[in-house]
Amino acid sequence: MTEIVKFEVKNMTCNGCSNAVTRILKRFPDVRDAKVSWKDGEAIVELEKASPEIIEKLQQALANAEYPATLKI
Ligand SMILES: [Cu+2]
Repeated sequence: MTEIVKFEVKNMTCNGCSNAVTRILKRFPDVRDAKVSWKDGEAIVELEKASPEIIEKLQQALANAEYPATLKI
């Protein structure tokens, strides 16, 4: 069973941004899939298991690339 986590992602303005965010997220082995929309400012991430640690790591990696992300409930 995988878990879905949604992030609000800032600073995405084109397909290149969506692709960059997707690439960053998919670098993590825990990430099964990532669907990113720059228009919606959203990333829907499928995780093996949604622990606070992995969520923190994803947010850190995105923030480092100037795409700050916050968790959506
Ligand atoms: Cu862009």
